Amino acid sequence: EEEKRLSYEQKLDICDHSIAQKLLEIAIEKKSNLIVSADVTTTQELLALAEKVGPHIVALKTHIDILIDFDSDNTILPLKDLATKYNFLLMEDRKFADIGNTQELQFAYGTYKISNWADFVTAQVIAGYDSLDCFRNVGVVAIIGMSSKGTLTDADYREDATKIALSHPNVFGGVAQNKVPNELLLFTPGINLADAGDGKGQQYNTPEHAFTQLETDFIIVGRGIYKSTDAEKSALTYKIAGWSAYEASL
Ligand code: 5FU
Repeated sequence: EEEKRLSYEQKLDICDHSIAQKLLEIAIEKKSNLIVSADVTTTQELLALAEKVGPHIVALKTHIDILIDFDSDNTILPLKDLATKYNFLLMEDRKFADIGNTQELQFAYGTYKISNWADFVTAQVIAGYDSLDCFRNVGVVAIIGMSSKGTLTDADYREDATKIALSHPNVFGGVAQNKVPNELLLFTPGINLADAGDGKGQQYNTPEHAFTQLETDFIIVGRGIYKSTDAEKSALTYKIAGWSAYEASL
């Protein structure tokens, strides 16, 4: 008999990292496995989007370096307030990819001071196990496999990346387009209900695919929501699609 995927309640028992616990608790409370990717370029758009989608998401994913007007007082303080108001976490999709010492500097210094505000960050594992030691006070989601056409994250790479993700105490999850071991939370971007791709290498699947085929835990949706005419309504549509697909996969 084929083993069933684990529920969020079951994952609470085996995913000990404090950020994993928070994400799972929010998912259960909000009946949502949706993460919105807020790939907008002004603080005003970022805050307006967070206000609209906040009630429906477990986390807001940022690429903070694409903002043209980043300011820690005007961008991060109100964003943090919205995260508290609507109970979601902040995921900075920085995809760190350097030696530990450089990542430590990129994480805590520079314009964005990511360590001051992000609940969790993404990191490549290309530089090896020790490179992840610097992310002490956050959670790390390791990039195990990418969604884009022609990615170099083949099966051998993913196997080695998964070993690092499983063994490093700062890592509680992985970004991938394949199954990962139950001890990790799986995050799947490249989700869109209307499009198959973007003409720039992105490849899309449906929430149903992500939950049934990949047994994912969280879907990440960018343009499917922030480019739509009604982001609030679209977020609700993806939230319901994600939760139904999760329930059907149990
Ligand atoms: F690691 C990855 C990946 O493999 N694919 C991705 O698309 C990350 N992403 C991110 O998810 C990407 O940087 C975007 O921020 C987001 C997808 O946005 P979309 O508008 O839904 O295509």
